[in-house]
Amino acid sequence: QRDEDGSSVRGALSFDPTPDAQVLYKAMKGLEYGSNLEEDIKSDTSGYFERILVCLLQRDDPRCYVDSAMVLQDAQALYAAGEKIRGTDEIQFITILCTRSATHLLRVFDEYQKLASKSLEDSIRSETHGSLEDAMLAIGKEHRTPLLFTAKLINVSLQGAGTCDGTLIRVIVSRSEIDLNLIKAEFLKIAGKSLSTMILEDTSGDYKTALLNLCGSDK
Ligand SMILES: [Ca+2]
Repeated sequence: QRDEDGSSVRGALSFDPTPDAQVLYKAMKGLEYGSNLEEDIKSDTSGYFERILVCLLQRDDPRCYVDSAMVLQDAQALYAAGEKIRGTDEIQFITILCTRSATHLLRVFDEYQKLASKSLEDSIRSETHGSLEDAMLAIGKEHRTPLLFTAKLINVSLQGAGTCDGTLIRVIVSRSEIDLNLIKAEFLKIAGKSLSTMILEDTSGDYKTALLNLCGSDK
């Protein structure tokens, strides 16, 4: 099982639509359909759902990019789109929550808390409803616990019938120079054994060696 056949789309341990959206995008942009997923989404969906999918597709770097100049501005825009007005500007919520990186959003959440004297989640609960509320809360939750989320993603990738190579490589390479040690600690808690032990057991050959090198030894 590999990413390319869509196996990373299974199981929703937590909500991270970006990799799935990208896999889907690659798959659908291909030969069979000969058309652009963004256009397909626009013609097949509508309203908030369309907006969420299109925004997620446009998100280039879902993890790391922080635009410092935009942090306060985003927090103010969210406040102005919800608490400050009668009714809610849902599109503004969707645009900010679905296009900014996780790291950027963590800083926006902090600024928002200072500005509004309540958490963004509380505002989402009072300003939005139904499936939009669920989607916005899930995105917020994922961003607040990125280490745990990533550890879960690795765990899911290592389990099951086969090892989900694409996801494993993507996650371990992308985090190896950032916060992989912290992720490894979360991993040990949820999996009950270390990441390097799991890699030793579930992978083989050069691939195993490469992952172990990136992952480092257990401390
Ligand atoms: Ca309001």
